[in-house]
Amino acid sequence: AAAAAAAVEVGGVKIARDDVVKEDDPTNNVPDTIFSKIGLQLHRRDNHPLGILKNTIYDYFDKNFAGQFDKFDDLCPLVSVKQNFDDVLVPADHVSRSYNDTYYVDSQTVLRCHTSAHQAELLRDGHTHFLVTGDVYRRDSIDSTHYPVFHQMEGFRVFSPDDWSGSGMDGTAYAAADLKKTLEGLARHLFGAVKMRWVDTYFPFTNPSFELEIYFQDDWLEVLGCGVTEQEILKRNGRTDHVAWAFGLGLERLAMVLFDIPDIRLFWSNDKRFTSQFSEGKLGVKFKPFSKFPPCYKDMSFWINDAFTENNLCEVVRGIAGDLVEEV
Ligand code: FA5
Ligand code: MG
Repeated sequence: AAAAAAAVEVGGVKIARDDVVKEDDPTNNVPDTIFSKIGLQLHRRDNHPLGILKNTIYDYFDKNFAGQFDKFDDLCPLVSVKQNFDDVLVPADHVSRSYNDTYYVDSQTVLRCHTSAHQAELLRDGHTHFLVTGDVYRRDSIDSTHYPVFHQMEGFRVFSPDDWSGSGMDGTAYAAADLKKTLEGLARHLFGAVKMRWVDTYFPFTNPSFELEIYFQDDWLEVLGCGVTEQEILKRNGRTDHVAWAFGLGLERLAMVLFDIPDIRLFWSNDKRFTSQFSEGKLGVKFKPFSKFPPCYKDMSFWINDAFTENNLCEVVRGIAGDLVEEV
C-alpha cells in the first residue's frame, strides 16, 4: 500500500489512518489510495481549477442573491449512514447503499457519496439558502470522466408561501421554474453561450428531478442533478408548508468543459506543468496538454467467482496501477 500519512484534519476533525482503513474488518472497504485523498480539499485551493470554479460560482450567487447564500466548504466527509442515505430518503434496499458502490468506514459510517448528506442538518440549523462544497467518494467505473473521489457543490433554497402566492403557480411549479432559471443563469455565467439540455430523471430526495447536460468533446456530458425537494425532508427538519429546490453539481465535470481538461485524473496532479497553468480568478484558461506518450492497450484474463463485481475489478486495477490506467 502507498505510504499514507497517519492522520489528517478536516473541518477541525482529526481523522487517523487506522480509524478509516481497516484491512481485516469486513464492514470496512476503504483502501489507502482513498484515505490518501482525504483532507487534500482541492476545492479550497484558489489557484486550482476546482477552487477557481468554486469561487466563480460563489460570485454568481453573491451577485444574484445579495449574499443570501450561506457557504460551507470544510464539512467533514466522514458522515453517518443516516446523514448520507436515510435523511435524504434513500430506500433501505437502494443500490447506492451497497459495499459495491459506497466506501464504508464501519457499518454506520461512510465517506459521503454526495454533498446532499448535509441537507438535513443545515435545514435543522435554520439555513434557508446554502451552498455546500466538498470532496465526495464513490466506488465507480474507470474512465476519463469518473474518479472515485470527486467534488460536488450542493445548492439549496427554501421558499415560503409568500414567495409563490402571487405567481399563479403552485409552490412546486414555482420552485422548479426558479431552479431552472437559476441554473441556466449559472451556466451562462460560466460558459457564455453553450449547448445544454434538460433531461428528466429520478432522485429519492427530489420530485420532479432533472439533470443538466452540456455538449463537450462531441458528446452530452451530465454536469448536475437537481429538483424540487421532497416535502418529507422539509417537514422532518422544521420547514412544514415550505417548498425548496436543490442541486448537486460535479465540479470536475464543469471544470473539464471550462478549462478543456481532457481527463479527470489531471485534477490530482502535482506536476508543475499542470498546476502552473491555472491562477486565481482566471476562468476558462485553456489547458495545454503536456504528455506526448501514446496510450498502450493490454488484454488480460481473469478467473472470477460469484462474488465478482465490476467495481471490485476496477479497484484492484486502481490499487496496483494507480492513475496509469486510463480506462478499463
Ligand atoms: C447526486 O449526487 C445528487 N445528490 C445530486 C442532487 C442534489 C440531485 C440535490 C437533486 C438535488 P449524481 O449521482 O447524479 O447525483 O451526481 C451529481 C453529479 O456529480 C453528476 O451530474 C456528475 O457531474 C458528478 N459525478 C457523479 N459521479 C461522478 C464521478 N464518479 N466522477 C466525477 N463526477 C461525478
Ligand atoms: Mg447522475
